[in-house]
Amino acid sequence: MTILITGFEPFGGQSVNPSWEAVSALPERVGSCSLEKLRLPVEYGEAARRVLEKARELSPQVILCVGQAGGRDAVTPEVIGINLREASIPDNAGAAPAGTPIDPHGPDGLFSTLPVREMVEAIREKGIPARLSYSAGAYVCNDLMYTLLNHFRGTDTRVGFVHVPYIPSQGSPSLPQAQLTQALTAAIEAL
Ligand code: PCA
Repeated sequence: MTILITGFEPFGGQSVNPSWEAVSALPERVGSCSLEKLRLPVEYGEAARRVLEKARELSPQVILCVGQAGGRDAVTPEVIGINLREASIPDNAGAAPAGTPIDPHGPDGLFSTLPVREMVEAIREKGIPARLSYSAGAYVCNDLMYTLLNHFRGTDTRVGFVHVPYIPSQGSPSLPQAQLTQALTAAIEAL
């Protein structure tokens, strides 16, 4: 099984993004899964375009996207993506949409097609805090999750998103990068 796994570049004045720190430290394989890693820009629309381009090349069975959620104290698989763009700060290209749909013809919300509850269980079994999240926000992470779920609706390609807390150098609450990487490994093992 090929898994396309993505993390983001830094944004919002930070010098690191724990999502890419955690993803880039993953091994090339987890069990029988081969991992293809991709670092994404924090830009509405463009992040999803990059993933779709890579997915055309690789035909992955699973696309697992990871992003930073400052303020959270646990690893949080996202349950749902919503059809809304609402930026609290401009993205890295300066875009700040306010209350616009991602796809004017798309459904209001789309559920993750990954086994989010099993992923939470598997992460907790490693002793790392994890819980479901029922909102990925309305910034670039939600944009990516919703756009991919919408694109792969009705296909065999499974899509999901996991938000991770800060790493200690960014402030508190935080989890060490090694634990974030372990959590992603556990999530992959639960697929
Ligand atoms: N977190 C932001 C975008 C990039 C990231 O890592 C978000 O939650 O939307």
